[in-house]
Amino acid sequence: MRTQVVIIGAGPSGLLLGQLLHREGIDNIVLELRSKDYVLGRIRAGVLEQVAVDLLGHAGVDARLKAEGLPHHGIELGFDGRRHRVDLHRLTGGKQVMVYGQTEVTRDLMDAREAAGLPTAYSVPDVSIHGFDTNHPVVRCTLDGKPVEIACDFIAGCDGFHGVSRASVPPEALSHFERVYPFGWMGLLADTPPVSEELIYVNHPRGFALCSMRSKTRSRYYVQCSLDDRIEDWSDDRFWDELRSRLDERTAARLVTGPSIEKSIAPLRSFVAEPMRFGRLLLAGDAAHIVPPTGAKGLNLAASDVNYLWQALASHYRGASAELGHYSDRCLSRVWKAERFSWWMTSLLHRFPDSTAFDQRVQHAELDYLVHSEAAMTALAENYVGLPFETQADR
Ligand code: RFL
Ligand code: PHB
Repeated sequence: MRTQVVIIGAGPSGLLLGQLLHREGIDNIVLELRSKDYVLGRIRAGVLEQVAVDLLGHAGVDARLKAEGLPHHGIELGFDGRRHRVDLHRLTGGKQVMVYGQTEVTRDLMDAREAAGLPTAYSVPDVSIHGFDTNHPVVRCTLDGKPVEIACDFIAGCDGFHGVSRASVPPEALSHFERVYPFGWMGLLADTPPVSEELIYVNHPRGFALCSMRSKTRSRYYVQCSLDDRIEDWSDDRFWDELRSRLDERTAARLVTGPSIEKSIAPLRSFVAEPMRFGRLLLAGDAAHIVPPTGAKGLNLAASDVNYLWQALASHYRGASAELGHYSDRCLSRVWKAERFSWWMTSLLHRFPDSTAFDQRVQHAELDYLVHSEAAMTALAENYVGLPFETQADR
C-alpha cells in the first residue's frame, strides 16, 4: 500500500490536515486508534478563534459552523461577587470568537472526509512508524485483521498527547518543557439554557469556575477540583451546588440546573516538545504541546499547526522543499505565546493549594488592575481572540 501522507489520529488536527491536503490534491490516509463513536463522544473544546474559523472555511467545512456557531464579542471575569465584562470586539478593533463545540468540528470534518471518499481507518490498535529519518518512511498496522505496511512520503503525528508518534522519536532528539498544575477541572454538560449570553470565568475562594455553552439550549460548566477527586464523588447535585456557591448572587439566582449528559475530570498541564519535525515525521496539535484549557487555546493551536503544515507540504509538492525546514520554528513561535497566555490565565483565576496570603493578595491586585486598565484588558483580549498567523509577507 502507498500514499503521500499517512496521518496518525482522527482528532481535529488529523482530520483538518487530511481535508486541506485533499483539496491540494495530496493523497492521505487517516489511521485512528479509537472507534468513530468514541472520538465523537469526547466533550472538549468550545471556543474557536477567528483564524481557526477561517481555516475551516478554507477547508470547505464551515457551512454548519456559520449556521449554528455563536459569535461572541465579549467574556466576563467574576471575582469579589461581581462580574466585569471584557469587550473583546471593541478592544481588538472588531475581532470575535466563535462558540462551536469540538465535537461538531470533528463531525463536520468526518462527514466531509466521508463525502469525498477519503480513506480513514478507525479502531486500529497497533500503529507503528518506521524510517522517518530516511526518505522512505513506512507505517505498519493491522487493517481488517491483516498486517499492512503503508509506504509514504511523510507521516503526520496528529495522535494527541498519549499517541505513538512523539513516543517513537529517540528521546535524545527531543526537549520537553512541562508544568503540571495541582488541580483539575470537573466538567458537566447539560441540556439547560446557559446562565449568561457570554462565557464567565470566575475566581472564587472555593476555586475557579467557568460558565460556558454549546448552544442556546446546551450549557457546559466547569469547577476547579482536586486531583484526588473521582467522577463517582461528584453527583449532579454536588456539582450544581458547588458551581452555584462560586457564582455571584445575581448569576447564581439565574442558574438553571438539570440532569448531566456528560461529566468528566481533566488534569491541567502545560507541555511543549521541541522540535516538532524529525526528518519526515511532523507533529501537530496535542501530540507536540498541551495547554491548560483556561485560555481556550488547545484546539486553536492544533488548527494553527495544521495551517503551517498543509502549506509546507503543499510547497514541498510544488518543488519548494525548504518550507518544511521552517515548520517547527513557525509553529513553536505561536505555540509559546499561547502557552504563556494559558499559564497566565490559569495562574490568575485558580486557587493554588500552596499559595500564601501574599500570593493571594498579589492575585487579587492583578485582577483588580486588569479590569480597571484598558491596556491590560487589551492585552487579554488580543490573546483571547487569537494572535495572527505568520504570513509569507512577515518572513
Ligand atoms: P486529539 O483531539 O487528542 O486527537 C488525537 C487523536 O489521535 C488518536 N490516537 C491514535 N490514533 C492512532 N494510533 C495511536 N497510537 C493513537 N493514539 C491516539 C486519539 O484517539 C485521538 O482521536 O488531538 P488534536 O487533534 O491535536 O486536537 C487537540 C484538541 O483536542 C485539544 O487541544 C483541545 O480539546 C483542548 N481543549 C480546548 N481547546 C480549545 O482550543 N478551546 C477550548 O475551549 C478547549 N477546552 C480542551 C478544552 C480540552 C479539554 N480536555 C478534556 C483535555 C476543555 C477540556 C476539558
Ligand atoms: C468549553 O466550553 O468547553 C470551554 C470554553 C472556554 C474555555 C475552556 C473550555 O476556556
